[in-house]
Amino acid sequence: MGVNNLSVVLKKKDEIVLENRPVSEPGPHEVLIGIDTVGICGSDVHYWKNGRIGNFIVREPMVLGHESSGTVVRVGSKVTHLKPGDRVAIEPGVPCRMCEFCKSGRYNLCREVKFCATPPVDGSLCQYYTHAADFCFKLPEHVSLEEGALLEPLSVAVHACERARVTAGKTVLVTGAGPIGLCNLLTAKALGATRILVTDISESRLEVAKKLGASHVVCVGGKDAGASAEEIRSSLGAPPDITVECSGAESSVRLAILVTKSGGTVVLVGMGPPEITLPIVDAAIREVDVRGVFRYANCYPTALELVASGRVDVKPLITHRFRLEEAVRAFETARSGEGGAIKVLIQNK
Ligand code: NAD
Ligand code: 572
Ligand code: ZN
Repeated sequence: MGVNNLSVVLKKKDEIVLENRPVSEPGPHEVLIGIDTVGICGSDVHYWKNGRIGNFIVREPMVLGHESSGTVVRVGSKVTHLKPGDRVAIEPGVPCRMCEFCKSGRYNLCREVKFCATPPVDGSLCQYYTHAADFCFKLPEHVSLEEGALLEPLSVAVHACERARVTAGKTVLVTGAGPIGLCNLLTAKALGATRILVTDISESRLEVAKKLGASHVVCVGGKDAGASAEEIRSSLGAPPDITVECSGAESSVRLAILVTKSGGTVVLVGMGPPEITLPIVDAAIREVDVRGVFRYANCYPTALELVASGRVDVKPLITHRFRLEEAVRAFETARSGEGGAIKVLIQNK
């Protein structure tokens, strides 16, 4: 198909350009997808502004984007479950399929995973993208391609709520009301959590959390952990059974441990500084389980079911839409949060 594939390329820190790249032919087990919608994730913005996240360093130009959906254009010779014209959500991380983690179903822990827009792997913010067919999920007619792109952050939340064992009747604290915290709010609610308190340091983000169904919100800006914990307990009338930490802020991780009920669970979704000081003895003596969360495994089908069934509505997270040619403006919007930006989409039109 030649070099006819406009792509959003991070050349190096601070430099995003639009570049025509070749269209790659699908291998036997792959599909070629005409990309429709790509959500901008905080990690795309972080690579753009910092050139790295931890040990993942942008050393070569890299196509951005990992929250994508599109329409199948061509299928490899061995693909049977998809056909040209099918609309799909793309799960962006393809693992090795061989290691003990892959074989046991925890493929998110695979050391050899190729994850879109995690250096050195190119992402899917382009016009045509080739991907493993079994990591593409056909969307029912009534699920839009925008919703398909949002299945990526929703899958992070599905995995987090599974790790936290959120079930009917639980009281849940979600710390941080960015796209990930809000997806966790929606998922916890769909799983039957009855009381969900959301914290943030931004009043406007807490307004969104309220609109999306948080039963309580607490603005923690400028408060110490003791004061925030007391406000959370008195709002809920009891400590939360479960805390889903979605900010990465050290003070918030500390608060998560301190405020969670004895015998409860804290899951760490937010990624902040690699080393922080925590009240770990408090966690130990009150048997508060602290569990990690790394992306997701086998969560796309659940995320899709939640959306298709109407139990989760991700559409209110979408605040901005841009065309591929306006990618730099889209990234500026996502970075600054101007206009109350939550989820900024880039679309091929
Ligand atoms: P975001 O930056 O949009 O949201 C973070 C929110 O936390 C913001 O609204 C911010 O105001 C709020 N915040 C800051 N300090 C706070 C505090 N002390 N208490 C409460 N809230 C506070 O980011 P996002 O896209 O929603 O992602 C959230 C986090 O999840 C990021 O750290 C991201 O790297 C991480 N993440 C982790 C995984 C994983 O696999 N573990 C996957 C996706 C995202
Ligand atoms: O949607 C996947 C995703 N994962 C994020 C952040 C945003 N989006 N994570 C936080 C950063 N880590 S990482 O291990 N890394 C850069 C590979 O530090 C991955 C998970
Ligand atoms: Zn992401």
